[in-house]
Amino acid sequence: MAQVLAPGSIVVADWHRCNESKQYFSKILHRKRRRHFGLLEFPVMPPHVPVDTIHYKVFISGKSGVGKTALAARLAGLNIPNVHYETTGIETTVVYWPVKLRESGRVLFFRLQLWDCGENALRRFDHLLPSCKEQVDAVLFLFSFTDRTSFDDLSNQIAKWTDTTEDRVVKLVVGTKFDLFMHCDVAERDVKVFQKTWSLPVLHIGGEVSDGFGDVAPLLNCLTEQLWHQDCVTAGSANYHLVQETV
Ligand SMILES: Nc1nc2c(ncn2[C@@H]2O[C@H](COP(=O)(O)OP(=O)(O)O)[C@@H](O)[C@H]2O)c(=O)[nH]1
Ligand SMILES: [Mg+2]
Repeated sequence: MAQVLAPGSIVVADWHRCNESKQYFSKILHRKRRRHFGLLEFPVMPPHVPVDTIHYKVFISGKSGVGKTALAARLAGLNIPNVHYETTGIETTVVYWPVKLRESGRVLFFRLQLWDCGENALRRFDHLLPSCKEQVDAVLFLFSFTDRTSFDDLSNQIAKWTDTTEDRVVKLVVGTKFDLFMHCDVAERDVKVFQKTWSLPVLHIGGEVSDGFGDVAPLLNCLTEQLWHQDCVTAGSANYHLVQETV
């Protein structure tokens, strides 16, 4: 089972608050708000600041109404829809997130393509899940703090992603609607027990979308950290196999 990395062990935590990060974060802003990136758009740095961009596909999993579409919007800095309507098919959203690696001091742009698919559509059309799963790098398993059944169903959700071919997929659990604490249906100690049992990072999110990066930075840093770690593990084992073959 995957180990849980301590936050900030690979990427600099709270880097968005440092002065030196401003030139990178300004590229994902437009008039002080998050810039919306279409499929072919990307942040452009001046020529003397070369930055590599690495691409990942991230699937958002969870039952209807749990907050998948709202999470995708929040991570991209867009307004959250107030009224719930079931997402009719697959919607993708592109999020860029600059990260500084602790050890080397290297800066990278992560390009996260978020895949959000309505649960009813997934059930009705068999071809949707395979295309969501194809070459996926990470899955965010959502539960809502206001809906106990969504929390109890997490193990079923995760079990669907644990066959051998999906070993290398990064898995994160996200509790939504954390702001609605008056209606909270999931106790903190249950979340802790879950985290210990599954050895998966569990994050929470909720409330109004803020202008800054504060509400999304913990999640995006955790996700990018896990993705980078997974890549290093994969590259390490690939090198290991190469050495084995040439001996
Ligand atoms: N208060 C609050 N409402 C949320 C949050 N996330 C989602 N919602 C609301 O919950 C409803 C369902 O969210 P949506 O993202 O459409 O669910 P989906 O079916 O999983 O895509 C919408 O009315 C959202 O406004 C949150 O973090 N806090
Ligand atoms: Mg939706």
